[in-house]
Amino acid sequence: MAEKALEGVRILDFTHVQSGPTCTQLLAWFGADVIKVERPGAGDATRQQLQDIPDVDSLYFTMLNHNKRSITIDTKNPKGKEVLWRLVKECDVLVENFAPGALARMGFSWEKLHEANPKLIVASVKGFGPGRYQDCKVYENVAQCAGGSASTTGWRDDLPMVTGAQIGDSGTGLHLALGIVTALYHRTHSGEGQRVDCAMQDGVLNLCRVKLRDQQRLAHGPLKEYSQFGEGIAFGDATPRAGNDSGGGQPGRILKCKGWEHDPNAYIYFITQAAVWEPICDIIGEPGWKTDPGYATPKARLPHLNEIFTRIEAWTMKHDKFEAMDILNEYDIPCGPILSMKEIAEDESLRATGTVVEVDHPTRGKYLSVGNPIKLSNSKTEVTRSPLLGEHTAEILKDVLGYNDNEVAEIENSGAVGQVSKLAAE
Ligand code: CAO
Repeated sequence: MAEKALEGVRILDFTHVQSGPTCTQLLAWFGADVIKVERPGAGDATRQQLQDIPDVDSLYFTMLNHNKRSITIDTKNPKGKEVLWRLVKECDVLVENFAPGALARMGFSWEKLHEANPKLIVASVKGFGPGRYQDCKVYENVAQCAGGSASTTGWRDDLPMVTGAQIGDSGTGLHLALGIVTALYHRTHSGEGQRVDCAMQDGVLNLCRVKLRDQQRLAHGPLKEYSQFGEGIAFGDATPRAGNDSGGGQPGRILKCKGWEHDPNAYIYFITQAAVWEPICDIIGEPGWKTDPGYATPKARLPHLNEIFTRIEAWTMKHDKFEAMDILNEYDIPCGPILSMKEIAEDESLRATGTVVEVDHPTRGKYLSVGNPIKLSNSKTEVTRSPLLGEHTAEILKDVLGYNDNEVAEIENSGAVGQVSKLAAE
């Protein structure tokens, strides 16, 4: 196996919950040595959140912390601080997503870190960038609401809606990971570390770019691809919620398939791409729409989208979603089945590519996880289980920092690293 892409990069991982851990997990998958620092006795709060098995690290934690090592250090204990400063000097990147100001309150301000190790890259996730909310603590849905996602998701006449995709946390983790590798690349010729800051609001807004596009288009008339236009409902002064309308130039909707009455996922996403309009007309039994001036061009179709999709749905309802896929794919009609998590978990292709992986864990047993969705041909990802709390404390003290057995015992007795878990010590 070739060397991993980030082999030799050492990350001091001060992250917790979801946004930061997704970032450092990606770096670990690419081969970085990720040393996760956790509070003695407690660790990352997610270890104990949403637990499905008593006293076993939750899936929330295990699925976000693969391929990392865990060291417990009390960052407020003087000996703990001494160990941390040694680690700061040994690492290439420090990643954190504490509440605003917490890292500096611990004594690790950017200025001090930069002075101690000028090559260190310091990467942070916060809820907001500088401005009126800069001091706020933020979780996923707050970022979705403040980043423009909630106001543009859901149905026009209903509440703003959050989405199941964790665009605030995992989305920002992805942005941060790109910032870190960019800074690492820059360091190869500048020789200097720098700060990488990602605000969750900004990350969500970046993913809602098309909605800010529509906001500006509104000044020049109604958004004709929105169902609202076909329904004759006037637009207000802000991008509206658009249900399941496609956000692009090719109109699309979610349509019922056979079995929808009892299966909540018997639906297909159907896109009326202009290039395949003629086969669509033939398949749904409306060959006249190929030449009828009211339907023949994309522009002419815009006021009739509801009628068109109702007609297409009359066809999709005669087929289950997989049958419909088979028929439509023969004509290159872009469509997709609504897959349940159960179907995804059982999908053989996703297993074959390592996007869905089975992992073994000493206290939990086997569980499924999402592997690395980014595939590098010369740096294949092998997903290994998340660490137990403090599992690698002694190993890191000795191998990374060069402490001898007596010094490790002294650090342990000082209370700086807490008790290592019984299983971890075995
Ligand atoms: N040893 C000793 N103390 C430690 C420690 C350790 N190893 N690790 C953390 N702490 C302390 C911190 O120093 C902080 O103490 P002070 O408040 O006295 O400075 C304290 O633990 C709590 O840290 P926190 O404020 O970050 O944690 P919280 O649970 O109160 O808030 C969160 C969690 C996520 C809301 C907040 O960290 C945050 O806003 N982060 C930035 C945005 C973010 O990433 N949100 C996404 C989270 S996933 O949905």
